[in-house]
Amino acid sequence: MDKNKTILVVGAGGFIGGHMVKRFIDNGNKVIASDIKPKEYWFQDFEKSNNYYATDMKDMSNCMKVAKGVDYVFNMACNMGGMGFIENNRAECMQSVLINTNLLIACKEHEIKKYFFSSSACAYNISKQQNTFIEGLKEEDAYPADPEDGYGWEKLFSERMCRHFMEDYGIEVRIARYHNIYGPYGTYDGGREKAPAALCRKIIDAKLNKKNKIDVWGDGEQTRTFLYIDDCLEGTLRLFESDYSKPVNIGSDEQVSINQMIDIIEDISGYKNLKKNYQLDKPKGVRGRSSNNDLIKKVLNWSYGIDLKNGLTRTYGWIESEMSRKGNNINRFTKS
Ligand code: GDC
Repeated sequence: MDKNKTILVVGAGGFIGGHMVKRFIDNGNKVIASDIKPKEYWFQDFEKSNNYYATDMKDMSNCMKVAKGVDYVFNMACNMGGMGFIENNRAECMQSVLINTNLLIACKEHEIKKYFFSSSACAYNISKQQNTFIEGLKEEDAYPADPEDGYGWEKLFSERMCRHFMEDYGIEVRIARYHNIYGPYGTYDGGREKAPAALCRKIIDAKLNKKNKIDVWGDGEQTRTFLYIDDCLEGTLRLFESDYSKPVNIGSDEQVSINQMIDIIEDISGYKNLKKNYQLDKPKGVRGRSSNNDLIKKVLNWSYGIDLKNGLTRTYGWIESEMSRKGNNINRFTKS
């Protein structure tokens, strides 16, 4: 990334956005950081960033104000979480369409030339994700459209809006479909956490409190591919610098069941053979999801580097230290 560029990161108080801001600051960029959350609840602190906005980008006038004078926009903002959140908050999730719409209009008005949109694997047609182990989803598998209800529809529609702003107004767009990104400074409690962080937390809690059982949503046979945050950032920045403007998967190809991931986390913890209380009435999402990474290898000549065991080891260590720092105090708005 050219360090002379001024970059607006929207969703800077969240997980991926927070890591992205840090990367840009370390690179020497001037960063404008914006999030709907008050600054004290942002997941990371950026003492060297000189421009913070705790503001709602669903409001057009805020987008116009915050985007003024920037070179690039990274839209990492949406109201989201793991299955526990998105299955139960579909209307909330869909309203993130306003953030993307307003930001694209602001880019057009301010003549900003380049825009990144963080889409999701939830944009894929659900009929292609009905079995436990599936072939990796290729980018074209998003159509015919039948994505995850609520959240997935918002992502697919917003991808499409990016495409038309590029075609009609010449704004360069880059679009990543993220496949379950995890790592330090992510949510691990409170209801929005995704499976890797939730299961690390449950196993740490069992170990600390000498429990012999953890709750698992579903039967544990459902599968996913998970990608560590550092690989997500690297893939995103390479995609942004490339000349490829259609949606691209950013994920791993290490497809595991939830039970297999639990085994890996138990190994990391050294606290093994926990009984599993399978909760079949909890949100489960699709039966199997996996990322096909042929396109990213082809257009970027790049592939992820951190395997699941390594990424989970780092994530587990961070969650464990957070839980001991907070005295095992569960609070989703506790500053990380
Ligand atoms: O929440 P998630 O990581 O989202 O769940 C993966 C699977 O793990 C689900 O089948 C869920 O039922 C199971 N699971 C088992 N126990 C638990 O304690 C637990 N907590 C959670 N959260 N899940 C558990 C996600 C979206 C994201 C994002 C990515 C993109 O869907 O929620 O917002 O867009 O996908 O890939 P997941 O993978 O279904």
